[in-house]
Order: sequence, then structure tokens, then C-alpha cells
Amino acid sequence: MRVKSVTLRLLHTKMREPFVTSFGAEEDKEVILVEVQTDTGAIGFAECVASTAPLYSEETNGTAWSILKAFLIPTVMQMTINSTADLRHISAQMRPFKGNRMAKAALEMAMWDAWCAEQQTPLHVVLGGTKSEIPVGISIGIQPDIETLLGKIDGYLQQGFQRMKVKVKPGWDLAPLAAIRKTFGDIPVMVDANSAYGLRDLEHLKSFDEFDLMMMEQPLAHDDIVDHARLQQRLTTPICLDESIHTVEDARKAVELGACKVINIKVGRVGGFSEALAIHDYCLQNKVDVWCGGMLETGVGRLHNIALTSLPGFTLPGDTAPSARYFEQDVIEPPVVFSKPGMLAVESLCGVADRVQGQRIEQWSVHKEIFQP
Ligand code: OSB
Ligand code: MG
Repeated sequence: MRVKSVTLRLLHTKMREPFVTSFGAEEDKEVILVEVQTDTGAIGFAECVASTAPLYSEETNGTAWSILKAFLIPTVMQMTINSTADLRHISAQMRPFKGNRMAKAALEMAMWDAWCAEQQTPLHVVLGGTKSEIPVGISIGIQPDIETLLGKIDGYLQQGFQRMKVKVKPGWDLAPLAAIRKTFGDIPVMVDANSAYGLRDLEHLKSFDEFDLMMMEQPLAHDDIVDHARLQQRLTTPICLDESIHTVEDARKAVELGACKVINIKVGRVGGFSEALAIHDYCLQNKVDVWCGGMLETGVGRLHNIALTSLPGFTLPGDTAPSARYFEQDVIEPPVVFSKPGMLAVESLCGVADRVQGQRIEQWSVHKEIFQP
């Protein structure tokens, strides 16, 4: 397989509601779709999980576009892919360029997707998945008040979501948690702080323990591992790392230091499928629980996340909700829907191109560029 062309599109699309975290609000979706066309005419798609502003990580859609154009697309144009071993080597070829993992992941995943289309092999098979159905949780942004939060949780429980992830920050934490426990009893609940706390908040964070949470995601700085280890020593609630883990080496250091008991894998954050698999394998070997995170993806990223979640090390429900959680209209048709309440089927898709709505992505594009060798 050789690359004949790469098309970048910047899409603007509506989200049903803004998503609010401790670092800010995402109002509408701005997303880069990468399309790879191969010399045999096969087509692969992937999406870049960067956003407009560098609030979750350093990357933005602007930086991703420029890194893809100047460095990453020219690199894959040089490659010949003849096996899955070659596929796994794409990320190594990009490694001399530091960081920029969301940009790397978008192109690497589009190459994997194109390979699946060319070989007519489903992505979950290429990845080594073993499950045909996966459980799903939901991530709930910071709400205007507790009553609104409880109303949303009630609806999500009725739809079948298998765990509630509640975004927290100082001033929006213990009271909502107490209200959830009082109203819904023993449901599976976790929190995600997106780095809203510091070790100075130790006593406050210890009081989360009384709520019997599944885990506390990324309470401390986005670039910290060491202080998380000090915090984990003082908490009974398991810590889950998100922002701090970019590589399998980060995962090893975090686990060896005791900084976390759970890892959230986001393919975009770690630079692609190859690194995601390495982290998965390390965690499976070392009995560290793993789940698949989300970045408000369109259907393209959602289908990729679902395929990855079919691997045996994904032991907990992920943030891979159906399309309708965020979008009235998705870029794929049919959209991602529950196979039964709280579950998604791992479909045998040989690349996602067959599902991508060509007309919609053209209509929603505000910028497009085509690259050829
Ligand atoms: O920290 O997991 C996070 C969304 C955007 C940026 C960071 C995060 C999130 C989510 C939403 O929690 C997960 C999803 O439903 O896609
Ligand atoms: Mg998170």
C-alpha cells in the first residue's frame, strides 16, 4: 500500500449542547478529518481530536494542520506498507518529530483505516480485538445547578449508560456527589477533574473517599506523575490518569510509582493505534484497569474507539457514547447507536469510508487541502 493522496478537511458542525469542563466550554465542533487514498483506490478516514484552543493539551486544529502538512504527510508519502508490522511502524517513522501526538494519531489512524479497506479486514481484527459488544458510560459536563445534573443523570440511567462520569472542579464537587448518592444510591460513579486541584487540596480530596467512587480522573496537573503518586498514597479512591499519559513509558513510570490504578487510553492523546496497543498490552500484563476515553468525537473517531475497546484489556466502560449524545446529525450514516441499553456492537467494518457521508463533509468543510507525492 502506498499513499496516492491525503485530503485534509476542517469541518464545522453543531453540538446538541455545550460541554463544560474545569478548563472551559466546547460550544460547537471544529474537527479535522483526514482522508487517505491509496494507489489501489482504497480510502481511509480518521479524525483529529485537537480542538480550537490549547486547553486540554498544547495542540490545536491549527497546529495539527500545519504539522500534518509540513512533516507528517510528507513522511507517510515515502512509505510502503505491506503488513500489519509495517502499519505499527508508521508511528516510529514519525517519532523524530516531537510531540504533536493528536496530529500524528489522525494520520496514523487514517493509514490503518485505509489498510483495512484495502485488505477487506475489519479494524477490530487488525487491532486484535476479542469482544463483540462493549459497555458504555457517559461523561457529564459541569452543570448550572445540582437539580439539572440530577435530571440529566436520571435520563442517562434510563437510557442504560453503565457509569456516570461527573466533571468536577473546586466549588462543584462534594455537594453534587452527595446529592447523587442521596438520590440514586449505589450507582457506578466516577469524577474527572481535568487538573483542577493541587496537592494543597489534599484534605479536600481525601473527603471524596466517602462517596465510594470508581475512580478520580486526573485531579492534579496535566504534566504531573510524581504528585499523583503522593496523592494516591493518601486516598482509597483509585486515581485514573488521562492527560499525563502520552506513551507506554509514561504508563510504566506512573504504574511503578503508584501514581494511578487505572489508565484512560485516548488514541489521539498517545499518537495513534500503535502506542495505544503498547499501553494496552503493558496494562493487561500488569493488571492495570483500562478504559477508552473520548474527545467529543464525530462518528469517524467513535467507530475507531469502539474497535479499539474490543481488546481484552479494556476492563471498564468507556466514554464512547452513541452519536446522539453530541450530534443531531453525524458525519456517518447510520450513526452509532446502542445495540441494547448501555451496550455497543463491535461492527465488522473494513474501514469507515463506507459510512462517511460525502455530501455532508463537503458541506460542513470550511477549509480543504489535497496533498499528493
Ligand atoms: O477529560 O476526558 C476528558 C472531553 C473533551 C476533553 C477532555 C475530556 C472530555 C470528556 C468527554 O470527558 C468524553 C466524551 O464523551 O467524548
Ligand atoms: Mg479526562
